Amino acid sequence: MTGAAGQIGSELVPALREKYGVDRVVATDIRMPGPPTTAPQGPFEYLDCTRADQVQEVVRRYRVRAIYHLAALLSAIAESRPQAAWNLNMGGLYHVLEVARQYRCAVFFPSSIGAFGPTTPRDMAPQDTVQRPTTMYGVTKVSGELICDYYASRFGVDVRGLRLPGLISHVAPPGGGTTDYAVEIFYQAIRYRHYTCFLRGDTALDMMYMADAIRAILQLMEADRTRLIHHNAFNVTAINVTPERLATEIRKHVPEFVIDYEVDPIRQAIADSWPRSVDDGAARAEWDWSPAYDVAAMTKDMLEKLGTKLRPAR
Ligand code: AKB
Repeated sequence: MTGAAGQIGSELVPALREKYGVDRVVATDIRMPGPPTTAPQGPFEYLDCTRADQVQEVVRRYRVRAIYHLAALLSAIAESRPQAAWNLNMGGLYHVLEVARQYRCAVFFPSSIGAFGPTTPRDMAPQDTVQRPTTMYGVTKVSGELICDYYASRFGVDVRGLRLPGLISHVAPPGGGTTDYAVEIFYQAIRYRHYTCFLRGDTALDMMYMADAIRAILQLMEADRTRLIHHNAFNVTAINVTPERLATEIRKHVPEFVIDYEVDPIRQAIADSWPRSVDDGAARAEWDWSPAYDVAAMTKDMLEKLGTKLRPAR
């Protein structure tokens, strides 16, 4: 796995190790992993995925069968560093696909609702639709989807992927995304009973609790190939919220919680260029996708888990 120390990797590594065995999952990143958790530790390698030789070396040495390629810059940070975003998001993916072609590995590629743009239908964005994103992140995600499709059809690489919505997790924070507010709001609610949101209160976007995202990835990678019509870039969703709605849900548990707004024009413009919701019918039909957490269940679990984590040690 590349980008193993990031928001998804921090939970996908332990999930894969539990399923396939601790020593059978090689975590890689340019950052060292966080402090050991209760999960058993396994192999870790420093790997910069913009270096083809490093990707090849790890795949060869560990006889890798599947690459979960998570290393990428998220939407807001990509907008502030577009050249670096192109270099990492596209360069890294290209090296991963090339090595997968040569060593016959399967590949998982996380695309995003950011692969859509202002001309995509804004509500229930279809699986197959107009994709003309206006952000560098979106450009790299839609280009990533296309090059994955190319390697699948031209070279027979088994590439599978999801268009993930904003991910909400109590384990590792996201970094530099537009949907990050939906994680920050929980930390601030517990610590200060107050959150200043960088998106407008009525900004609707799709979200998903990390437990569902991990299950979706495992399920897609194990899905019967003969049932897959799309194989890559599946729309998936679980929760549709605005900051206002999320604050209302949090207030059911933290009645004194207050939200106010200081809109960041850059992140607001990114959010406004994305669909308000997506249609995940293809994922449901082709590999039985179904989320377990709605906004109420996710909010309750987040507050419980984060409450324990952030409680000051005595
Ligand atoms: C971001 O906000 O950049 C990501 C995403 C929706 O892809 N969370």
